[in-house]
Amino acid sequence: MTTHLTPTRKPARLRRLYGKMSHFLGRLGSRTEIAANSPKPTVLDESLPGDGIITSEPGSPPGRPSVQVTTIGTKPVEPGLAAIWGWAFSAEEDLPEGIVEVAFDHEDDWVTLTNRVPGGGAGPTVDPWSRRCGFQATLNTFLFSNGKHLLRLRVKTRSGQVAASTEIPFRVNNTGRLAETTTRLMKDCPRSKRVWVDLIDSTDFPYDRSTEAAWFERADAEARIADILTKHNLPPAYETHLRKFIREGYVVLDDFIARKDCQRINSDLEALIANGTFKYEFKGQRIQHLFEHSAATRRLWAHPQIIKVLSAIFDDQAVPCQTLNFMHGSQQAVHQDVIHLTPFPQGFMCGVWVALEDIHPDSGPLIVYPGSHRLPRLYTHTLQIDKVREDSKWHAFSVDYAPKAKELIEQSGLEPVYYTPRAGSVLIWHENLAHGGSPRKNDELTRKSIVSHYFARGSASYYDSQGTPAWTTPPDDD
Ligand SMILES: O=C(O)CCC(=O)C(=O)O
Ligand SMILES: [Fe+2]
Repeated sequence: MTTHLTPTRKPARLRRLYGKMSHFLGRLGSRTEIAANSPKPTVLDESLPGDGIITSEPGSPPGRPSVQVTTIGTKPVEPGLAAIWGWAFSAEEDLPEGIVEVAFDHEDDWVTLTNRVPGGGAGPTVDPWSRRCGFQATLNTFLFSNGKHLLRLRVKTRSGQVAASTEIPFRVNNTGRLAETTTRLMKDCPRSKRVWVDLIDSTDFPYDRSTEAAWFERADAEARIADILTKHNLPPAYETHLRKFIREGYVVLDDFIARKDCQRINSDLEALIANGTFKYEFKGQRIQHLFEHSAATRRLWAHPQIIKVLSAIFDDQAVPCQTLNFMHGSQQAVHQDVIHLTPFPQGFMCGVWVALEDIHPDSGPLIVYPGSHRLPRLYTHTLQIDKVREDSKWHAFSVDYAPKAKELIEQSGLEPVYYTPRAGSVLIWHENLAHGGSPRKNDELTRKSIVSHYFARGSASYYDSQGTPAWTTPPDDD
């Protein structure tokens, strides 16, 4: 089965959204700087568009107090956590903290949102109406009934008067096995909240209800393999793969992608670096979101067979996040991705690493620790470490996190495997599998590879290290 994911309508729209969402995404997101310095006020499209995205085109700052929402989620008809991101405009010198409030449907419970970009803004100072502050919040759609709802926003002045308001329809569709399980667990949890005004944390989710983990986490997992293969129409050879995933926390699909497709991705990336679309500044740098610019990369990112294997692992539809390309070994410290890409319930995120050339043992290969997926999951809360609220804080995060992950692995006595596959081989790892980039013994060698991460549709997905909702794009959204 092949799908042709031609970059017609979607990439332009995605580029716009990713740009606007860049400060949400931090390490995982686009580096396009729009948030703080270039006002992109929008004119709200109040209708519920057929493609499900509520967004609008940049306009000029309004000459009156107003509140504008750039986006709510990626696709309101998808289950999950939806990002609300926008700007409030006011004539006041310093925008009062909590200038924006949110309420739902016809209720009168107004929740104050936190200012993200302090008053002032970058607009012409002669125009008092260009004073603005950004706000962001996360909607927990699991606590809303399926169907149509209203998001209501209002802007208040320092004296507490409502200066402007707006209403945005959104539709909730938490249907399907996993979405229904997540909904039930969220509804049963007294800590659950409908809207996060600040950072999302693992303690906001009832992880203690471990009976609801993914099938491969359970004691009888191996006995379920046959059913999973039948249900997801996978050939018998996948029995060994799924068994390896259960026991060791990863699967290798050798020579899965044609060499010419790998070369196409490499040549697209080289051309995009040469024409300045991407800057390659240091060896080991990750290049984000190549799929937005390269049709070959997009085909891999949304590869039907990879999605199919992941959907069998999740026993629900897999949806991709970003792409990260490496030209050289990352030398990244050993870590478990679950602190960065975090699903609730547990088990519903996987990483996919594809070799884009034959990997040389001296190029700084990926290392994985078979069996480490069974170690405890480390969240920011478990480790009592700070979340990353701006890009400059990633170093501090690593200083806090890396030694703890290292200690966990060392104490486990598990041994690493150096992964030196042929071009086109695909490695799928469990969200908690410890892995990293080994040192580059020969700095001249390249190590061309691409990583994408996938969540299960119907899980609540967020970035624990940043406290923000995860950004996924259903491939059928093309
Ligand atoms: O490719 C590597 O060296 C590590 C990449 C990685 O850890 C990730 O993308 O999650
Ligand atoms: Fe990773």
